[in-house]
Amino acid sequence: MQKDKGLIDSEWKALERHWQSLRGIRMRDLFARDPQRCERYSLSACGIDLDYSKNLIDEKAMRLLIDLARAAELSRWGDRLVRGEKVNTTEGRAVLHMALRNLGYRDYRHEGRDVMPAIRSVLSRMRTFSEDVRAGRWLGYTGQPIRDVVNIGIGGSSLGPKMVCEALRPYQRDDLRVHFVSNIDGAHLASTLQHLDPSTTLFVVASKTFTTQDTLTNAESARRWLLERLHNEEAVARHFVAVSTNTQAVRAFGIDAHNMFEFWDWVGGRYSLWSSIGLPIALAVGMDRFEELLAGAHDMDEHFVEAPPERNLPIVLALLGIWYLNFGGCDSHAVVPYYQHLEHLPAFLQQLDMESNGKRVTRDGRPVSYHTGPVIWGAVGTDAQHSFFQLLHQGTRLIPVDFILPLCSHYDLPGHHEKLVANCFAQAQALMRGRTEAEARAEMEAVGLDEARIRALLPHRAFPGNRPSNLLVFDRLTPRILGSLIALYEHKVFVQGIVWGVDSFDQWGVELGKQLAGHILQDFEDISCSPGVDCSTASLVRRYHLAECDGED
Ligand code: G6Q
Repeated sequence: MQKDKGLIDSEWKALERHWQSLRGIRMRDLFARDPQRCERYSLSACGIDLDYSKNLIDEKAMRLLIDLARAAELSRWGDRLVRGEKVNTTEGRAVLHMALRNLGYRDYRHEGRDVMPAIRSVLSRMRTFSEDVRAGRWLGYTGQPIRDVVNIGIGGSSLGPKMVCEALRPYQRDDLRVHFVSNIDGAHLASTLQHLDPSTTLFVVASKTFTTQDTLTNAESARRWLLERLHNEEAVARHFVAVSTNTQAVRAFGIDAHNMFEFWDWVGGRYSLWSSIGLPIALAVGMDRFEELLAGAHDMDEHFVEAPPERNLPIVLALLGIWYLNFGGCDSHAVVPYYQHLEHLPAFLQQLDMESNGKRVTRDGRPVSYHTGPVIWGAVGTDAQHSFFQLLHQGTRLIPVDFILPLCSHYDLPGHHEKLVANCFAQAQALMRGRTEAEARAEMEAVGLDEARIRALLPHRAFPGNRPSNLLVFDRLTPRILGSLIALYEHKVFVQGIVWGVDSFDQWGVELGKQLAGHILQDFEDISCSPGVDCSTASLVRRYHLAECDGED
């Protein structure tokens, strides 16, 4: 029954009709009519509370959405995932990131083999190494302890650990700083190394394939920087470790296999922070806390696998996203964490979601006739309130928002946190309520504006509200809660991919970019481009050759 669209027509059509039938509803009225609405549309799991009452939904909408998920055979696909089947069909790979945080000892197998012994062995090596570095037992070439760790990696080999390290900043020590260099733009590496001392710096070269141009270029420059200062090849072994699935390429780069932390091709890049790609996290906050992060993700895995769809956080979030994207015509989705240390979360989720579900054909290669992955974007509150929130409140597009808020702060500056929380709640409320003409008029009358001015201003100052949002709250952003939060979004993306019938685990678009950059680089050798190159690219290559880069600023 997985048809043409990858979806079941009757469920789809019922949802289209239902969206139309709800077009006139106003959330204000729904709240006024139903004092239980918040309770009815709230869920809790793994220490995270989701209030999704401020959405353009009723019970029928949720029921129809769940029917859609069932019709897309969500539970069968979930089983296939857990059983280690090759659900990444275009790459012929299993998708077993849940095994990496499998503290409950579920049975995870790859091609019939238990994957847990290898996972535990790498975790144990990560523990030994990170404890040695943190305790000052791992010494640099000149005999000094490590003070700065530089992770060199990009995409999935950077965004996850970078986001987590920043999110867990309150758990970090001042005497061991972790930096992330991803961009091939020399500005990134040069400005990072500018203030570092090679004798106390450790580089973690993180690349699943160990072939990524950006990472290898940065790693080679980092090695040159080190050797120009420490003057001995032997220093490399004390200052470089690698995280990869490609032992041969790591060796060819000059990093000893003893200094390599392995992971496996059944871990997708954007799902890899739970593997040895998380080494910078272990270095930053310690292995115990890294394992708490894994435990939190495992909590959410268990919830996802066990809870019925209507009580299942990832499924409910996924279905709400589908509701707005496919039936409400909303093509973007904003993520606004009210926590400064979650500043990299929107970028992480952007990759997770847009790389996973930015697909135009179904698993069996047929073009889809509906939209898939939304544009994910966002920034931290309260900053975001003073930039793009105007468009959320009064722009012409309907953009659902996820607000993410810790209720307790790690910092005790008087007055700050309660104002942060009040702002977050107020924004969600304002998006939902808007301001009626009567309210706007009353405000203007109260400050003594005359009737002509009131009439002129009314269309600007009154606005309909009815803009949806989810509120995700928890007590404090601990490693465990963060693990659950990330896994929540991973499963949300999985559920949406299943409903849309796409392969959420490949990324051929990314691969094409990698390939073409290599070709263009070859064209730089010669002013006349390879035959068949379009005239725009050829002209840009010529312009590049003519650029005057040697002059003064
Ligand atoms: C993630 C993608 C992509 C990848 C980077 C880095 O799912 O595949 O973002 O992580 O291109 O690749 P390497 O880790 O192989 O260097």
